[in-house]
Amino acid sequence: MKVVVLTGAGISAESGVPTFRDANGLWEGHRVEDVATPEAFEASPHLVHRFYDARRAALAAVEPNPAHRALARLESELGERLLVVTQNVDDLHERAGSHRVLHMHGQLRSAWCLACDERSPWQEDLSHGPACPTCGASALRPDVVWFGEIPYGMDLIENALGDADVFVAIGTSSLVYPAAGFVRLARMWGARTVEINLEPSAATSVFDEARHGPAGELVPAWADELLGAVRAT
Ligand code: BV8
Repeated sequence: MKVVVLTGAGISAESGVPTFRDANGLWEGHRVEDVATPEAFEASPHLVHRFYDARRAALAAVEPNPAHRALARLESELGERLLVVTQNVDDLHERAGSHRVLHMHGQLRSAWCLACDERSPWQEDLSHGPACPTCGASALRPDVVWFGEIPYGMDLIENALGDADVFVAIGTSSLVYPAAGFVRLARMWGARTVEINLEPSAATSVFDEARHGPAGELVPAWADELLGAVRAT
């Protein structure tokens, strides 16, 4: 039984990380889609750094919730048969104990040097133009995938979707591509598809099954059921 889990902002909502739909998708009055772009970084790097510095700093005040921990438990049983693909740039999956996590949209706690192309673990602000730990240049940008940029790990993700017996999407509105298209690929390649979300999403009708409610309650129950099925085979 091979399982691919796609997570979105909704899995971290109960930990206190605002979703993109919260605040009507606005940050300080800016549409997120307008701040999270290479064009915005070109035009006003300080504004964009402030956006990511604020979210990076906020990570210190949040903890994983039962949904993150249930996926870590699942990994401890399924091992290589489970892959978590997350759209989230927070590190709550890893802090819950998950190792097989692919951040397709990057991570807040990583900085990318535009001078030497190296990526470095990063905890602090970037707006003051700190030096790259590798080359010393002051050319660091947040290591996140902005709108119009190619997501990370697409080949690995498509291979995993091709092998999956089960595909589950947790806490995503299914509005941002290519992630929102994964359910169709998984179905096309024969996987059973399940949506776990607080409310119906833009792709609910595409899934074989939809469970609507808080991830903190539904994901542990779903994980226990899946482990029961795995142990029975
Ligand atoms: C690309 C990182 C080419 C930065 C992000 C096709 C059609 C239309 C448009 C496009 C298309 N293809 C490409 C586009 C353009 C664009 C796009 O999709 N635009 C949208 C706005 C229409 N896509 C791109 O630009 C992508 N790049 O396409 O390159 C390419 C493609 C394929 C292969 C090669 C090349 C790059 C997109 C990545 C942008 N970066 N994040 C940052 O974080 O600042 S996207 C960002 O927004 C997140 O990572 C995430 O992906 C998205 C937000 O969505 P969700 O995570 O789902 O969050 P949301 O708030 O929307 O929903 C939360 C859900 O949780 C809700 O449904 C809610 O009900 C639920 N919920 C709330 N609480 C709970 C809960 N559920 C359970 N329990 C709870 N307690």
